[in-house]
Amino acid sequence: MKIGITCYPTYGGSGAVATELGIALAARGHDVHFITYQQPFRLPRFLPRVFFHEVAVGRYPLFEFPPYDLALAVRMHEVVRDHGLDVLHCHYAIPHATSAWIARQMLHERALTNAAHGRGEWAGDAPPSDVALVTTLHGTDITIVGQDPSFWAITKFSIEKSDAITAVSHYLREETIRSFGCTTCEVSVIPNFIDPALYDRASHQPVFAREREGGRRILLHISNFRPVKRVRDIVQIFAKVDAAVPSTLVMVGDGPDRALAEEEARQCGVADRVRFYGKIDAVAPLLADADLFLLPTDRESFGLSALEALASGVPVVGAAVGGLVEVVRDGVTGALRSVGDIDGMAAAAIGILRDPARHSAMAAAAAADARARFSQDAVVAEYESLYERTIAQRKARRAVRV
Ligand code: GMT
Repeated sequence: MKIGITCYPTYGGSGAVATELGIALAARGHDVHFITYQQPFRLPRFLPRVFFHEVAVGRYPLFEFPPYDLALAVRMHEVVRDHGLDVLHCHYAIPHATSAWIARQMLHERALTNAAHGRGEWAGDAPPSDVALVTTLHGTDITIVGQDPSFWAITKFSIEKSDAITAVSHYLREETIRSFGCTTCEVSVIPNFIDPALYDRASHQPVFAREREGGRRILLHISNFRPVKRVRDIVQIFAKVDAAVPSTLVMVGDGPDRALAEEEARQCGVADRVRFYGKIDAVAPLLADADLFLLPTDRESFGLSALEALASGVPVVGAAVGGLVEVVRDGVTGALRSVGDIDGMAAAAIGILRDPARHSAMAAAAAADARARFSQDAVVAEYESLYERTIAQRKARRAVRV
């Protein structure tokens, strides 16, 4: 198949999932075309069968808000037309699914105009007069952004115009149906996934020798430091854990609330035990040398970073919210408490760290469970068969109309 993928290329779970999916699809023999405004952060510079098409947004003094969604639609239309794509897969509904729908309308108009003038529209063998649209909902496109009155109607429209919709958890599927009342659309659940070989703890060298000095344990958090991540809670939980079990908190990523986390570390008197390493693309070696992962988030449709931690044999302590409860098995692969229950999460973390046998059992269960339920091969095969079904259904429907 020839597959176009659009995602947010910046540091975040949806871009990571979209990129890993594209790389895995190319390894299975498909041509994969990324259409984004910059190289996705997890995409290597060169891979066979992987292409990158940058979306350039024209600037003009009149534009206080340059219309990225239109520039994206134009680029999608060009790439589908020039490379004969079979499917456009949009990650995060806004504005990607809307732009994809516009791009497809442009293809249809072009085909009609050419037919009216008796011209073949395409010199190659496969006239690209149509393309299947698949949209993957990742989280805040449904739970926050899509619910904003200025975006609700276009989000609903774009979801309903997609040929196939996937959500990364059952929680997100239910939220989508509840919030948008999509009675005509089916939402399939296809979860985030991990490459078991990449997150094999034994295959990485220790990286936190300095942070472990004096027998300290390593607590890790990775995110884009947005308000939903509750970075103050992370630091407060850490401060309580550190008082009972000497530890270092490693904070990976960056974003609007980083300064809040730094301030909280100063206020809690733990600033010298909290390390901010900024955005690191390859997190597997860091996870492989961690003891616990913290995710006391406000909402989470899945929690890719938690899954990557589990796969690396790192128990997760976090909030019992959204799709995170589908990923972390409370009491087996980690501990989940109510949002804001800092004492509860700290107590759970201390309990795990103080009991080496329990920690080892949880670590082993975490690595095994992540592999059993979220391995790359099985999940990528689900996307592949979804594309095949969707393309076939679309062709059949259009053939009936002709
Ligand atoms: O929806 C978002 O907040 C953005 C997105 C991202 O790009 O990081 O995160 C979401 O998508 C991830 C990949 O599917 C999920 O693992 C995250 O749980 C989800 N974030 C939230 O729901 C807050």
